[in-house]
Parts: sequence; structure tokens; C-alpha cells
Amino acid sequence: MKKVLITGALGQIGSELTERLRKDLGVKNVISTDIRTIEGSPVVEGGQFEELDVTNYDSFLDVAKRYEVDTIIHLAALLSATAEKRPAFAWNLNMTGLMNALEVAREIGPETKFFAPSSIAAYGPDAESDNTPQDTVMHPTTMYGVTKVAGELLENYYHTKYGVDTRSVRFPGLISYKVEPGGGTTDYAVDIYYEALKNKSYTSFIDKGTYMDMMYMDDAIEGIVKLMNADASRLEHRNSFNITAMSFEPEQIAASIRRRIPEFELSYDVDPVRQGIANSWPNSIDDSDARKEWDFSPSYDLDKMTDEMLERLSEKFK
Ligand code: AKB
Repeated sequence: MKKVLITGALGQIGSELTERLRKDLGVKNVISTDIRTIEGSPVVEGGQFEELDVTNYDSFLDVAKRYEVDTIIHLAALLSATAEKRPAFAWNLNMTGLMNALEVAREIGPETKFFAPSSIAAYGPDAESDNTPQDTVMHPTTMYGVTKVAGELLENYYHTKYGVDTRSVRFPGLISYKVEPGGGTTDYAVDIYYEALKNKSYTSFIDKGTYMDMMYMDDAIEGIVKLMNADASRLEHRNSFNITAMSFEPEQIAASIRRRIPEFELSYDVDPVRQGIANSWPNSIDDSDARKEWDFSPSYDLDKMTDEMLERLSEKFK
């Protein structure tokens, strides 16, 4: 990984990954792209940035060739709740975007390194709910999940057929303070920190007792970098590795916040769409293959993440 093109770079993952890779590889070796520009964003102003619609193959290929990249990190995609509202649009963006990214990778060189994330959403309600194995039935009932399973298969295909060096992880809900996520089912676990600081209360759209896997962004970024630098001969899985750092339900995150804001109140106004999505996902996944094959090892648990989120957000609100 020497010169990297990132799509969806203004999103929750992309903005932090851009910052990290600029440090690791040098500003000139990171080409961040997104469908829009945000004036004043460090992603746009702190290095190389191009506007790119990933559904336009010619423009995608042009940027990759012009900068002579050897790695593509494809993050542009619609998340679960938005995809459920606009399934046809989601299929087009998530699948055409991924197909173009893989085709560009194949076109620019046989051993191009490639990363595109999958998600816990790739599982459906018939998979084991607890400690869901890496390899088991995958019958998602959401459009987002359908695009993730199809995407995993496509990445396998481009690896075996063309030798593209595809790597992927199934991300859980990602929690961060720099850029807010948008349109996800796990977003409640980010919103809750903002509201805890602003109002000392939060109304959750996800119901009490609903467990989902989660991870602090630092561990997610470290995970991507570690997987991309992992020795290929150790990787038995090419589709997508389960990774997780914690699994909790809304009452547990509230209890963690109350250690620092004792008067914090949690109430519920459940959104049937997002609750339905959450119910179809695992409670907790088994990530032992990622730990074994490329030494994945997260460092944030719920309380450590809560302390960091509350500290960083209070600095941001000052
Ligand atoms: C979402 O909620 O859609 C995402 C995910 C788990 O992939 N955060």
C-alpha cells in the first residue's frame, strides 16, 4: 500500500482514514474522493481531493490512472436505514459503485490492493444470534445486507479470477466524534453521546434489550490498516472478516454514561424500521478468525469509549 485512492472520504470512516493514511504514507500518497465537497473540511483542504461519483466508471478510472494509485479503499455506500427507504437507489449506488471500484482495480494492475467494508448486516435472522460464526448462512432481509453479501461474493470473485488483492471486514456499528454517521441503524450509539452532553437525556429509536456489536473508530481504522498490511499468505478468508469490540444494548451504554453524568435519562420512542433491521442482525459476532489470521485486537471497551467520546465531544462543544 503506497499510493491510495479513497472513495466516500468525507464520510464517518473516510475522514478519519484519510487523516491516518496521510500520516502513514505522506499527504501526496493519499487521494481522497467524494461525490460532494465540503468547504473547510480537513479532508478537502489538507491534501489531495477530487470530486468523484463512483457510479461513473470513466471518471473513476481516470482518477485512479492519473494518480497512479496501487490501492483502492472503497467506502462510498448507503447505510442500512437509508437503503431500506430507497432500495433501488441503494442497490445502484452500493453495487454499481463496488463493481466499478473492482473493475478499476483490475484495470490498473493485476495485484492492486483493494478494501471495501462489509457489515454485520450481511447476516440475516436465520444465522446464530450469539457469537455468530464467520462462516454460516447469510440470508439478510435488508437491502443494505443484500448488497453487503453480494459485495463479499464479488470481492472473492475478483480475487480468485483476476488476482485483485481484495480484503474486507464486516464492521459493527462504528462510534466516533469527528464526523457523525448518517442513515445507519447503529447511529443511536453515537447520537446518545451528543444528547447526553447537550440535554442530559436521550430518546432512543432502538428498543431496550436490543444487542448489537459496536466498535470505537480508532479500533476500526487500526483494523483497516492492519488488515491491508497483513501478510497475504496468512489470509484464509478473502470475503470479509468478522470484527467486533463490544456488544451492548441501550441500557448498558446509558449506565456507562451515568458514571460521568449521573442525572442522564434514557427513554424510548422505537422506530419500527430501524428496530426491524436491528432485530434481523446478530447480537454478537465471533471474530476469532480475524484475531488468528491477522492479529486483530481492539483496545476500546464500552467504558473506555464512553470516557473518550464524552471528553472529545465536550472539547468540540466548547
Ligand atoms: C448501519 O447501521 O447501517 C451501519 C452498519 C452496522 O453497517 N453502521
